[in-house]
Amino acid sequence: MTTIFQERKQKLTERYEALIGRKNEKVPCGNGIYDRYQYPLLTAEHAPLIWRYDFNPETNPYFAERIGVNGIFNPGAIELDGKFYIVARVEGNDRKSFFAVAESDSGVDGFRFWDHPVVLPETEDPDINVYDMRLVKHADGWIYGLFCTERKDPDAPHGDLSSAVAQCGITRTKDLKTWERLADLKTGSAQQRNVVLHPEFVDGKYAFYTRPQDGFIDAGSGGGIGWGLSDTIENAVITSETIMDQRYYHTIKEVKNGQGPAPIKTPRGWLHIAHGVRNTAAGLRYVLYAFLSDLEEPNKVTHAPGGHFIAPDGEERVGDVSNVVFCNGVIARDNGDIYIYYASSDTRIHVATTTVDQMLDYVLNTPEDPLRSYACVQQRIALIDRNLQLK
Ligand code: M1P
Repeated sequence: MTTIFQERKQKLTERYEALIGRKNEKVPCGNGIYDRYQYPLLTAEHAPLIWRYDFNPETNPYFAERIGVNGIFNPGAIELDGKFYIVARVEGNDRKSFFAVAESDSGVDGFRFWDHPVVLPETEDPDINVYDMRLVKHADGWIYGLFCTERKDPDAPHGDLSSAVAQCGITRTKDLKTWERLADLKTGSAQQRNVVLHPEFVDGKYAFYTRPQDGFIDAGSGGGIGWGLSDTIENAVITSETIMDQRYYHTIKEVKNGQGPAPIKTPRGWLHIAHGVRNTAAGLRYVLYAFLSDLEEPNKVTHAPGGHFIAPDGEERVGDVSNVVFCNGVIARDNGDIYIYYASSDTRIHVATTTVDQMLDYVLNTPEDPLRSYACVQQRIALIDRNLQLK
């Protein structure tokens, strides 16, 4: 006689394997800049069953879920020996996030998690929550993972159990299996999130994109994406932080912005993907934008297309934190293909594919935000008039 345990285990295993094996298709007729795909790459349902269920019929007769997974999002990404790896933010039902590696041969489907999540060593001041790892193959030979480490605000008034302090944690690895923890980045800012290591040395130093902010949520006087250098990575300290990509009134990045993954080196400059946040009556709206910076001076923005590059679309609009797309992982292959790994609404992971040529075409030929409605109309009329001549 089949037990409930056997029946459920078999059904759930079959369903899981079907999900992992599902082929992903390009959504037809993209915008010429990138292609979206039909299915998310990773969702809470992609968490292996051995992470969630107790496989012992003696202790789990109903094959019930024991330690649930709430969401899988905001992934770092890297290509190693021709394989695609995602280091995902996995959030348990208990709200704590951790990192886990999933691998795929195609980069657009078939992502399967390794059996064990990443064991990230703690510092003397243990992290309460860790998330949003940016993976960088650095010129020094290490693969670095910079992530947000969050701890309770020691100065929070009695009874305030929400105030937190965010800072940049640093870890490094050679194989994504063994991770060495370094000291957290030190800067003059009360809080830091979205810190990213530049892949090359600049003036012989480690270079960081930062996001100084006054409060845990609010950027406050933190004016945008920052930039700073450190002599060492083992005890990284930024003494001078300057803003390289500032926020602007009534734009997609009026409230805050943050560097996405490490920028991609192209013949025309460093290609950046970042997120911008604006306010709405329904809460904050997160979109992605792109810009180019100078090859010699990566903190000097040379081309800044106006508006968003990827915005939440369809089912991407809804999730635990709705109206959000967020990107901290990209893979640029030697053949010029680019895989942009982004998450929607703090819930699931998607991919968009493009090429270096398409992205350069986008950043070099898309006009800047003229910042006023009248000027936007002039900009559009100029396009229309040029097109009318060509019709
Ligand atoms: O909830 C949306 C995002 O909010 C934060 O990003 P930022 O610091 O730019 O506001 C992060 O917590 C991020 O993980 C999250 O996706």
